[in-house]
This record gives sequence, structure tokens and C-alpha cells, in this order.
Amino acid sequence: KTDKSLVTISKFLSLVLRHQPEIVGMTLDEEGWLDIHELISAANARGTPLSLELVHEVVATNDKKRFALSDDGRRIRANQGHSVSRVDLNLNPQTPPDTLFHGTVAAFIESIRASGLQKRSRNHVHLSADESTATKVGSRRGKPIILRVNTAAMHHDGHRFYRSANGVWLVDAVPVEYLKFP
Ligand code: HQG
Repeated sequence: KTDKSLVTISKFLSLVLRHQPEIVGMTLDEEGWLDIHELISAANARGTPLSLELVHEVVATNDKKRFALSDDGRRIRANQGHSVSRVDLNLNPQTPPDTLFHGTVAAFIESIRASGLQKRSRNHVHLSADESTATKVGSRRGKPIILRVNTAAMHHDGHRFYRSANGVWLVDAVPVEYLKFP
């Protein structure tokens, strides 16, 4: 298997497990899980070659640890990034570090200054623990701009933070008064 084929499978799994399970005729459960064997059958029926071995390899080697297996190994879900609004990952609120980072691009700055960070199509605003990760996130869209988030103040003011299994910080919104622009 080439790295490229694993990336293709990771993209397919992200699409199904975060956004559009209906493309394989499936529905995520309330915590975002799908039965792996049902997923494999559904993918193959749709012409996307998938096997248990490939699923395990993608889960184990994925650069951002995007997917998790259930304890019994029978189900799979995406660790974060969902747009399926029904999904509640059922994470416990956690105290964030005093500062987190958000990587974005210049085209969005005016709007962010007006309305803060909004979750847009996803279920949460995604924040990074370090600037280098935020830089990578921003670079997906162009020249990155890094915003610093005063998470200590947000936490003090009662905003709830969650940390996904792969280390991404999640919050409902970041009002503009907690943002520091470069
Ligand atoms: C922007 C990837 C205008 C925000 C990454 C971002 C991450 C606003 C875009 C994960 C805004 C949403 C999520 C406002 C926020 N006005 N624009 N008020 N508030 N935005 O993709 O954080 O590889 O939904 O700055 O690594 O870019 O898929 O969020 O540019 O972890 O696993 O609206 O996706 O992970 O974009 O990325 P996204 P994101 P994966």
C-alpha cells in the first residue's frame, strides 16, 4: 500500500465519519460511531475498496490521529471535525492552557474582528495548543495568520473547553474580546 492510498482512505473516512455518512447509506450514532464491518461492506458496495486491515492501518498511522476505535474494536469514529450536528462526542470539559492558538487567513480577519471565532460548518471552533500546529491549520487556506486566544480569561468567565482524543481544543465560540490579532 502506498502512502497515497492511505491518504485517500483517510479522506474517505473523514467525509463519512464527520460530514456525510449518508454517502454509504449509514447514520452515525449519537457519539459519532459506526460499526466497522458495516462500514466496510457499505464502502465496498459503493465501489470504495476497504478492508479491516486498511482501516486498522489508517487509524494507526494517520498523521493527525483523526480516528479512534472503540474499546471493543468494533466501532470507529472521527476524533473531531464533525459537521453532523447530532453528534455529541461526550467529552468532559477540561481546563485549557492559558493561551491557545487559531490559524486562519487574511480574508477572514475582518469578519472575525466583527463576530469573533465562529464554528461555521463544524460543531466547534478548533484551537491549537501551539503556534506551529495553528500555522499548519491556517496554511490549508493560504498565508497563515495566527490569533492568540486568551483561554485563561475565557475559562475564568465560564466558557467550556474540550480536548479531543487527538489533542485539538474545542469550544463553542471565541468572542472577539479574548482574541489577540498579530
Ligand atoms: C474561519 C483541520 C469569518 C476560521 C484542521 C477557519 C483543524 C471565520 C474557517 C480542523 C470566523 C473555518 C478545523 C468568522 C472563524 N468570520 N471566518 N467570524 N470564525 N472563521 O475548516 O479551524 O485535517 O471549519 O478561521 O487542522 O480551519 O480536517 O476550521 O479558517 O484541526 O483533521 O472559518 O480541520 O483538521 O474552517 O480547521 P474550518 P479550521 P483535519
